[in-house]
Amino acid sequence: MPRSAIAITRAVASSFANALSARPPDPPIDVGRAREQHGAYVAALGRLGLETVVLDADDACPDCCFVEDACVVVGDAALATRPGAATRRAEVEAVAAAVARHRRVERMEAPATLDGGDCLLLGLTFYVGRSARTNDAGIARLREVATPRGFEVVAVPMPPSVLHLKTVCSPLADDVVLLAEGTLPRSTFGRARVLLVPSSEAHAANVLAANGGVLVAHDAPATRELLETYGGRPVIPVDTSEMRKADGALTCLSVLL
Ligand code: CIR
Repeated sequence: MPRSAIAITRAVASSFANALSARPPDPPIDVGRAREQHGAYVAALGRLGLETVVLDADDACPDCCFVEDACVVVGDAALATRPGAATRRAEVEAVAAAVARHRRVERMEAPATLDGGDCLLLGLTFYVGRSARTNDAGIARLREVATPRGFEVVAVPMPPSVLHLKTVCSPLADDVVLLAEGTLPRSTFGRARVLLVPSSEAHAANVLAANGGVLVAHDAPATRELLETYGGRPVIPVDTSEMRKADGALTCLSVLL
């Protein structure tokens, strides 16, 4: 994986308790606690050697801390998305403007929809979940931006019960992917090595790997052990349990450049 220098993040909105979630969280989201957890996440990004930008929250956009969905980095460019959830589309401009300081930003028009959480890059291959949020036109637009830059785009049909592709998997290296057991077939990722996370810790299959280190859910001891056995990298536990109540995980909270 190429080294990343900068992480774009966005503060937690005071309306975060109204964020989208498949099931109403019980207990409800605690916004104060979510903000503390976000601060710890930003500090953990610093431990990975990333200079972290924290954009102001937009209280009109309860989900705005989940910046990953708004922009996909594609080599020397980035694709500003059109999120599948209409209530999230107003999040895109602020993220795109921050990314535009570092990358040429390409755009996506209706009827295309795509969420960054559906895009998983392994080496030069983007695996893209065709989900309730990402449609064929969105995948085709990513392909238009990615192909001339040397990337391949492979669509992955998603079961309706899974929000995004990266809800159940994430890249650990250019040819290694972490996958929650019992979700997608191992063959989804071609020849990549697949490390299986036990289904009891399925949420921990979403890790953030960068610059030789990896952030992992704080409450997933088996996954931590798996990562520690896999390589000598620093494994940093991070608690984002309030974001999980809104179906968000570790990668969702940043865009790495
Ligand atoms: C949503 O439903 O869109 C947000 N509540 C959660 C988005 C999480 N983002 C991600 O997995 N990339």
